Amino acid sequence: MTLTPTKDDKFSFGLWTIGYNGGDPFGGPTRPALDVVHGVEKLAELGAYGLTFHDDDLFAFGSSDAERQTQIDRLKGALADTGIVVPMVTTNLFSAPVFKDGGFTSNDRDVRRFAIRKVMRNVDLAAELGAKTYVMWGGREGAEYDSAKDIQAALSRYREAVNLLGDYVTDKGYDIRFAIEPKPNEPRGDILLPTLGHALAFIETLERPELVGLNPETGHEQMAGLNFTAGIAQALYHGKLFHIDLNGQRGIKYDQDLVFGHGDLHNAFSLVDLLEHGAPGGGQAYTGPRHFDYKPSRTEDETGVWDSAAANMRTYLLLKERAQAFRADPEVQEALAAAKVDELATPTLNEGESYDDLLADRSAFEDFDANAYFGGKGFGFVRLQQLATEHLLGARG
Ligand code: ASC
Ligand code: MN
Ligand code: MN
Ligand code: MN
Repeated sequence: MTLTPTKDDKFSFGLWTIGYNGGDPFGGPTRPALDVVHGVEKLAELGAYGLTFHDDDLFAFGSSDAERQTQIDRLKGALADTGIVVPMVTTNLFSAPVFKDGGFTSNDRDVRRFAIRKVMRNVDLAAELGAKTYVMWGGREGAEYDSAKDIQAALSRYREAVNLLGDYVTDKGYDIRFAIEPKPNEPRGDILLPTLGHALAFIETLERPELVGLNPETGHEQMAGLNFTAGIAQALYHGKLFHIDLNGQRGIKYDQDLVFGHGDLHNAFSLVDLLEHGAPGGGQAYTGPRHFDYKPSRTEDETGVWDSAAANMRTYLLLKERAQAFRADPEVQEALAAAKVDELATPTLNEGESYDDLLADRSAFEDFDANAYFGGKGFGFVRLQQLATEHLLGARG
């Protein structure tokens, strides 16, 4: 298998990722601004297939209509020249001072109306560029102080905004679905819809739940101490993995946005295995863009930016190759069988069996010797994990 990315791998990058200039809360930029045309050309050169952006990444907040259109036209020219596509677009409802208490859920009603209009305008642009997914990361939708935010009212306003946007794309006939991106905190002390589980529950309260899914980010779930692969599996189970933000994070701390794999590498391995192969029990795989939402560290110069962009894709492909070797290894297959991983896909009751039948089955309870059955016998999960580790380290085939 080749480790050179091609458009078939569907790797995409946020304009804000390669364009990150190194500014952080403690220091200013360490790199000059990136021009969008140069960014698209470099991504094409490196083998990516897609570019994503927030409105304000492409044209600064407050741009005149003419300035905005100039940037859109420059982007379109670069897309036409390179074949790069725009699979996803999103809105910046977090940088401008007006959004300091949120967009859809600001306590200030005028801000909420402005936020929805800002999204509608950019949804039109997304549709024009052929994007199929519209991400909603509500970074400022939250609070620092419990008495400052009526959380139930805020969720009602969130729902109102998403319902309205669902009506809008439906009435316009746009082929666009929304993907909510959860994050537990930062920049707010606490953010609404902090994990993918919270977001899944919220989606079911919407008027058009079928139009709304998830855009989970590796580091965001890991900031909450959660297992990203397990969360992605649940998102797939609900048919809600509309998009994904891949990156690296080392533990429960600030949002590091490291290169994919430069965090919990074991979890990155199991994630790529899941995305590429689906679950052993026949659960779905993921066919959408492999989107990187990382930040080239502020220690790097422009060469480091492109090296880090390439590193995301190469690490993904290396993990894909390792996951294929893991699945093909006869000893792994034997260990999976011994661990009964496949047996979990067998329904617990026989077809047509009722609880009366189960009650009548003496072998299930009265004659089941629970102590003898499991007295000395283990599942061998550790052996299986060690086999995964050895494949990950390149120590086996
Ligand atoms: C997004 C997204 C994030 C944030 C962040 C902005 O749209 O997916 O995680 O914005 O990258 O800095
Ligand atoms: Mn992040
Ligand atoms: Mn993200
Ligand atoms: Mn982010």
